Amino acid sequence: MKDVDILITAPLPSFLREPLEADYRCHDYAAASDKEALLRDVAPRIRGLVQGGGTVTPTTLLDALPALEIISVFGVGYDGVPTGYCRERDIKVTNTPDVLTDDVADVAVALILMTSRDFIGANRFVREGHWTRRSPALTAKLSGRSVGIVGLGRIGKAIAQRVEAMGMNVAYTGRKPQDVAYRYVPDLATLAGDVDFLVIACPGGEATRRLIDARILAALGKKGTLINIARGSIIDETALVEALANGTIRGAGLDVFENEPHVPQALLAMDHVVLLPHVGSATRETRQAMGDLCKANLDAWFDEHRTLTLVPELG
Ligand code: 8YV
Repeated sequence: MKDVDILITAPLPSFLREPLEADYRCHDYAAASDKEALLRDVAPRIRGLVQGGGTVTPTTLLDALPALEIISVFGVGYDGVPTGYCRERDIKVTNTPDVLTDDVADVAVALILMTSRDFIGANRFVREGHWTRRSPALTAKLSGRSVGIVGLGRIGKAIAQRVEAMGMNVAYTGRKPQDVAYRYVPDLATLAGDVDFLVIACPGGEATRRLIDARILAALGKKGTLINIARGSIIDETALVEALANGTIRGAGLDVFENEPHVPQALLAMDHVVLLPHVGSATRETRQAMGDLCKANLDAWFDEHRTLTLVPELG
C-alpha cells in the first residue's frame, strides 16, 4: 500500500476499484452521502483523483484539494476536467486513449448499419412472426454512400477505415487537413451538405459545444443521417429533436446524450432514431484495458520512475 490518498469521484467497476484499493487509501466521493463531511475529513491529504470520462469536475472541488497532484480519467474524453485550471496549478491530467478506439469505431459502424438496414425492425419482424405471412420491407444500400467525419482523430480514423472497407466514400472536417487519402472539407456545413452520414467523432468541451445546430442539420438535410459516438454536448439536442420531428434530416444514431442517462422523451417514440446507452467502449476487454491504464497512469506518477503520458493540453 502506497502512502497516498485518492479521491474517487465516479462509480468505478470492481476491476479498477479493487486494484486501486489494494495500492492506495481510496475515498469514495461518488458514493458518499455526506460529501462535505468526507471532504472535511480527507481533502487536505488527497494527492490523486480518479474520475470517469463523463464526470464533470468543478474547480470548486479542486479548490478544496490543495495537495492534488494528478487526475487520472477512466476514459478517453476529459472534457469534464478544467484543463486550464489544472495547468495553472500544475495538476497532471491523464486519460485512456488508444485502448478503446476500435470498440468505439465499431459502434459508429453499427449505428450506420442500424439506421440504414433497420436490423432492429428486422429482428422484431422475425420474433413477432410476421415473416411467415409477408416479406420484410426493403432498406437502403450502404456501399457507394458517403460518410463525413467530424474530427479525424484516432477514433475518426478507425471509423474511416471501417466504412471505407464497406465501400463507402469518406470525407472529413477538422481544424486542419491531414496526410490521409480522404477528402478534406474545411467547412462543417459544406461537409454536412455533401454527405449521407455525418459522424461526430471530435472531443467534447467548450470548443465543440452545440457545434451541430439547426443550421448544420438543415445542411445535412433529408438525405442525411446524424451519428454521434462522441459527446452529447456537441449536438443541440432541442434542434435535433425538431429536425427529426419535422423530417429535416433522415434519421439519427446516437450513443451519447447531453444529460445522460436521460434521453429526450421525444426521441423515445421515433422509429427513425437508434438509441444506445453510451456503450462505445463497453466491452469487458476494453473496459479492463481502460481500468489497467487508468491505474498505471497513477502508479507512473506516484512511483516516480515511469513515463507519464499527459493529455495533449498538458503534455
Ligand atoms: C466511458 C467515454 O463510458 O472514454 C470515454 O470518454 O465516454 C466512455 O468510454 C467512460 O469514460 C467510462 O467512465
